[in-house]
Amino acid sequence: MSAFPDIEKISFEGPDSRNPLAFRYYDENEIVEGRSMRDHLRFSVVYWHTFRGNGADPFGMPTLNRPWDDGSESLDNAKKRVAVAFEFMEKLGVPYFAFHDRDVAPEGSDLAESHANLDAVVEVIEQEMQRTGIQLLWGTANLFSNPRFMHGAATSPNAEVFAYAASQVKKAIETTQRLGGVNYVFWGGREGYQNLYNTDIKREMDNMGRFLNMAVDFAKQIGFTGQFLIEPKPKEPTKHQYDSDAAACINFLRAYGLMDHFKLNIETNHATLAGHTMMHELDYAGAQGCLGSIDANTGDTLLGWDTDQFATDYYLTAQTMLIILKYGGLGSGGVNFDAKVRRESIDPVDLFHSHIGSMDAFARGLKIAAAIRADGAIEDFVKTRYANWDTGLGVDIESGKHNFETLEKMMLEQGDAAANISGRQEMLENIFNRYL
Ligand code: XLS
Ligand code: NI
Ligand code: NI
Repeated sequence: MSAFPDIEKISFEGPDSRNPLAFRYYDENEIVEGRSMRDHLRFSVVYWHTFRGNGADPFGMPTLNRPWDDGSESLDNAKKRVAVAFEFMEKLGVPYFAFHDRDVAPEGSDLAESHANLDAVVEVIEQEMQRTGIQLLWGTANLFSNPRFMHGAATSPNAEVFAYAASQVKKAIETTQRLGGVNYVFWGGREGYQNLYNTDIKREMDNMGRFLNMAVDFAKQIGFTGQFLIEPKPKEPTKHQYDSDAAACINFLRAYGLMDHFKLNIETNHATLAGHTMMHELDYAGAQGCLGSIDANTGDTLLGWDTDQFATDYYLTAQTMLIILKYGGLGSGGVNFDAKVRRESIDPVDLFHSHIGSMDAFARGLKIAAAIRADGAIEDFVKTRYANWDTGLGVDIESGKHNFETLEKMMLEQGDAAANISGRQEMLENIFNRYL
């Protein structure tokens, strides 16, 4: 039985289409910079918001109409949901999806039962993946909903919670491997603190480093070849999350010897909460060789929280794609819609409108970014801006031929540095706008 009987497979109709259930920019076969849009964008639907979100918020009860879901935590309901999820993703035409262990299967009365529930639902997922060809972008473990994780998981003061979390992640990595997942994500759900009077930061960070090293060892042991990703977020649910932004994560990875095994999954709304732009987070990660994947969403500038809205702003998507192209693409990563429909958007069809709109916005952003790169004016400007590092003194400094004494000697003889040139910010912003 179909959950979306009135909706056909969404097709590309071009920019002039007035059909709200068609793509205007996302033509999966269109070639941009020598690669299809499908391969550039590698769109992914998330199980948690899209199939487990019910519209509840801290002030009110569920609102969303989901006729296929009886609202129970039964295995039967969980299995039925899988069929709906794959019908949705097939009609939308996305190549990937992502999930937490507890999104797809109910938690049991003990760990063994939780493992068994997961296995039972994963069997259905496996069949649906085979039927549709849809692949797993990443798996992850929910180490934050259950009360046992109230003080954190790998950073819990309770060693048995650390052990439980390790067992859950072990199973989630095995499950991701079973489904051929190309990445595995660690978002530090409650890895942080609410209050420093009760917190031993050093111990918690060391334990988190130990936990992730155990994950690396386990992946090696079972031959899991997917890319490990850390997802930065500065706050929510804790007041301070240890993985607060790209720079903090990279420092953590270096400190605990994990740089060769991890990249970052950068989420737009998390960048905003950290007081950065998405462009900043992507460029910072890329510059350190850590750009892995993105969680595509957006916040609301008037609401200071992780509202996880679907991104439709061309500036945002164009800037995002510009940086992704700059670093040669997302590799095994993708554009993962960690986004949810508003609680007032109650119909199943709203799931289509939200994803279609954001897929189009990213397709358009990709084309804008490619046009800006083809123009070359911004890139050329940056080259020229640093040109004096490519000759004479710049080369000598960069190749280690100078020290403070030699530099002082030179400046004492010369008296002052050469004059600066304009940064031309406004001109560059105007060039960007030419392609919007
Ligand atoms: C929460 C995170 C979460 C991760 C997966 O804010 O974005 O959804 O992506 O655990
Ligand atoms: Ni996310
Ligand atoms: Ni988030």
